[in-house]
Amino acid sequence: MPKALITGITGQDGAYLSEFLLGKGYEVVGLLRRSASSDVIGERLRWIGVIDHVRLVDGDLMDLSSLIRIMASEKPDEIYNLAAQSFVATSWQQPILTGQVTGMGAVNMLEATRIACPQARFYQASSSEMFGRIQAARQSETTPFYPRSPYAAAKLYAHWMTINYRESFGMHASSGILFNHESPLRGIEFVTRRITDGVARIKMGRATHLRLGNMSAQRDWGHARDYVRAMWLMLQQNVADDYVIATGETTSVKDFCDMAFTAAGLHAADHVQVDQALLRPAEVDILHGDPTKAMTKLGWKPQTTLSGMVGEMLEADLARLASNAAR
Ligand code: NDP
Ligand code: GDR
Repeated sequence: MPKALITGITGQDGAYLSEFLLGKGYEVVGLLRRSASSDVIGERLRWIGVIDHVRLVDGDLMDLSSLIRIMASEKPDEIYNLAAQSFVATSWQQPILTGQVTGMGAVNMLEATRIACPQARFYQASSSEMFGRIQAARQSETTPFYPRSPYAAAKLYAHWMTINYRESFGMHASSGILFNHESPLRGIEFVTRRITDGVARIKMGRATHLRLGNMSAQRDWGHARDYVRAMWLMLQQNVADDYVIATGETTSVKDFCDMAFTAAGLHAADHVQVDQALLRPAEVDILHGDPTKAMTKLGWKPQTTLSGMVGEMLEADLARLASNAAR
């Protein structure tokens, strides 16, 4: 039975990747950082139904010795480094922590792998945010980067270090340059979930308005379930490489919002307020991915439509609210 180690297992992608790998017959081990709220920390793993099928081990991306110890004792075949301070807006408030966890944390993982299990295949969660102020209308693996936030700069460092370890030490280390991907398990602070949760609250009479920031930003939004499959496919290749994972469609926040309100039988114009406090110091105006390489070399293709995903997220938020389980 192959063994996978996932950092960031308690996050959105960690839950979907666990479900996917368990379905493939993997033993799944997850890195869990210590928390005083351990009763709620596995909420996503519980929601998706895998909490009793994964094994959680104590460690932190900031603590190299814990990572080396885990690598040495677990000897995983595949390592998925998903852990990060992943919220772009917070990265201006906590640039140093973001650099440490999102940037240096990845290097800690690469080092622990090199020291304790160098044969393992390594996946780094890179990001379309690295394209930032875009240098080409459609972004592919060859598009130059222009990071626009402390988060993006930290991810770019981790991205180049992954390539560096591949080229310097011959490690099977791949980077997935993933564009935004969402799901009912998306953190409530990200715009898509903020919208579907807000729409559900308005629909159920618990709120009247939804405050949002920049409505004209455009993103290439896919479903997390499709994107974790791409991560796995990358590690099944004989040669490690970097891949853009995207749908190839771009949509504005305003249009996403309209879709969600319409799906609930409501009108966005009656409920949405723009809040200047939610604008960012520097914005990534538009992202539009070109996933040709992943489609050709990995045989990967997204299976979920945007409207299907909006409907799924809205249904899940309505159900959460109905059961009073909403945060
Ligand atoms: P989440 O924010 O949902 O999850 C982040 C995970 O990282 C959580 O499990 C969190 O643990 C963990 N973590 C944070 N700090 C540490 C630390 N010091 N030590 C150990 N674990 C830590 O992110 P997503 O699932 O959405 O994304 C997964 C990865 O992919 C991230 O690296 C993100 O930056 C990247 N990415 C995401 C995209 C997206 O659209 N979702 C697109 C491109 C890249 P805890 O639960 O304890 O907080
Ligand atoms: P992003 O996702 O920054 O692209 O990073 P987010 O959903 O936070 O923002 C997307 C766009 O929506 C605009 N926006 C708002 N954003 C939030 N969060 N809240 C609002 O109320 C709001 N109103 C408008 C933002 O300004 C932005 O333009 C995500 C994360 O998952 C990263 O970890 C990942 O690397 C990238 O996607 C790809």
